[in-house]
Order: sequence, then structure tokens, then C-alpha cells
Amino acid sequence: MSETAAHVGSGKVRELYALDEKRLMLVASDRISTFDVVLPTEIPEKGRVLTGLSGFWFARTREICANHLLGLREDGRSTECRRLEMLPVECVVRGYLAGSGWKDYLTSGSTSGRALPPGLLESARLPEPIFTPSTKAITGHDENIDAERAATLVGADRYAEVEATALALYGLASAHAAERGVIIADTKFEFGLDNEGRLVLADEVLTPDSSRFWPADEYAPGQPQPSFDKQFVRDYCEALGWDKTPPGPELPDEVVDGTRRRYQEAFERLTGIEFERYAADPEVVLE
Ligand code: Q0Z
Repeated sequence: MSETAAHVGSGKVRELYALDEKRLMLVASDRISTFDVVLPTEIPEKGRVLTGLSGFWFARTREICANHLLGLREDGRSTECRRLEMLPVECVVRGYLAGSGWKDYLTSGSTSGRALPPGLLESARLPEPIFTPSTKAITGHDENIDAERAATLVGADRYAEVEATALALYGLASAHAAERGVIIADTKFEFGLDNEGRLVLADEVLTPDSSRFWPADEYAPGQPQPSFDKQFVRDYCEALGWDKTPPGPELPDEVVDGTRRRYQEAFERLTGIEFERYAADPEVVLE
């Protein structure tokens, strides 16, 4: 890390530093959160898996949208990126009905103001992927907003552009993942604007922390689906009877090892690259 890099932000499991006026450094830690709580035990290599996956998707989506990535650093867990003016809207695309989309559907038959067909089951595949923008609420949680409110936040033309771009990104990634046995149920993109006002894909993309990844061979609508990466952690926490308020429990070695293997498996399935090759030379994901 550069000695002069100023810390400018913290996420639950990531840190953001300013390298200079034009460049930021994003660092993915090995911390893991479950039920919205960061656990005291880390998952070795998780940060490198997420950084590598993000880099892989940035390289493969360049034709759809410009992105903020300037380079992957040698440590495999940090990236240098262009500093942008971030849009105040989280660009969520859902191909399946889970999480807040399912909750909204149960209470109103719609999500983000979009009517959905009646009779859908939990985790159902939607007739077509939908764009469900959200915004950071004061609670720190994202709150789904309708298209009209999102268009007011970013402007009607920009709204149309982010919707079309987010749907195109999801279409490419979900088709790629499906061929490799992974369902991308939903995902959140963040966009910014460069100095010329061009739309630029930013932050982390299509990682297990910004998306729901499900193993396709276990897909069974009508219930919540197992998470590709975090299911061992969730099962362990549920079995403990932890009340899901901080502090979270320490994880035993078997849960850590199993979870680490699942992250690496997600990486290898989606990229087709052995994780050890990435660890030795992070730029292999950009080829
Ligand atoms: C990303 C975040 C993290 C805390 C700001 N290219 C960019 N230009 C300007 N701002 C951002 C980016 Cl990616 C930006 N975040 C989210 C990431 C820690 C918050 F690692 N906030």
C-alpha cells in the first residue's frame, strides 16, 4: 500500500483509500458478514476471490460499459480505480424472486413499483429480469424505490441509460454463470460519471457480496435457496441459536475451511481459472 494513501471510507468488509485526486484504492478484506453482522473470524482468501471475480467481470463487460478499473495490485485483494462522481442510486437487477424482492411481492404483488405476475413462488425465476433501483436509507439499509423516484434522483435520460446498461450486464453475466452451474439470482451495480459525464461501472461487480449466487443443481423454488458461498456460515449460526445481534460468533475451523473452499469454487467455476494461478499473478483474470 502507498504510504500516503488516505483512508476515505469503510464498508462492512472493505476499505477505500485515496491515492491522489484522480485515483482510489479499493481493498477487499477477508472479513465476512452474515445476517448483517461482521463475524470475528475471517475467511482466508475471501478478499482475493472477490477482487479477482470483480476484475474478471470488468474485463468481460467492457463492450457493454466503461469501468473504473485501472489495475489489480500484486496482493490480489486491492485494485486501483478512477475516482468518479457516484450516482445516488443502487442499480439492482433481479432474475429471481428473493430477499427484499420476495418480501415486497408478498405484501404488494410488486417490487420497486413493478407489477409481477400472480402466484409466483419464493425464489421463482422471473419471466424476464427486472431493474429494481434502490437508495441508501438512513438506517444504512437499501430501500427499494420506484422508477419515477430513481429518475428524479439521476435524471430521466440517465435513468434510462443505467437501466438498459444494468440489464445488459446482468444478461451477459447470468448466461455465462448458468453455463457453469451458478444461478445469479440478483446483483447490485454501482455507477459513476467521469469528468466528461460518461457513465462508468464502478465498485465491485458480480461478486458473492454484491449478488446472490445459488448452486444451479440444488435449485428448487418454493423456499429460500442455499447460498453458494455463505450457507455453511448461516447453518452454523442458526444451529447455535445466536440472536443475530452483535457480536457474532467465532467460526470453527471446519466452517472456515468449507466456506473458503466454496468461495474458491465460485471463483474457479465462473472464471475457469485455477485460484492458485490468480494468487500467483492477479492479472490472469484480465486476459
Ligand atoms: C465506492 C465503498 C469501500 C467503503 C465510494 N470509483 C469510485 N469513485 C468514487 N467513489 C467510489 C468509487 Cl468505487 C466509491 N464506494 C463504496 C467501497 C469502502 C465504501 F471499499 N464509495
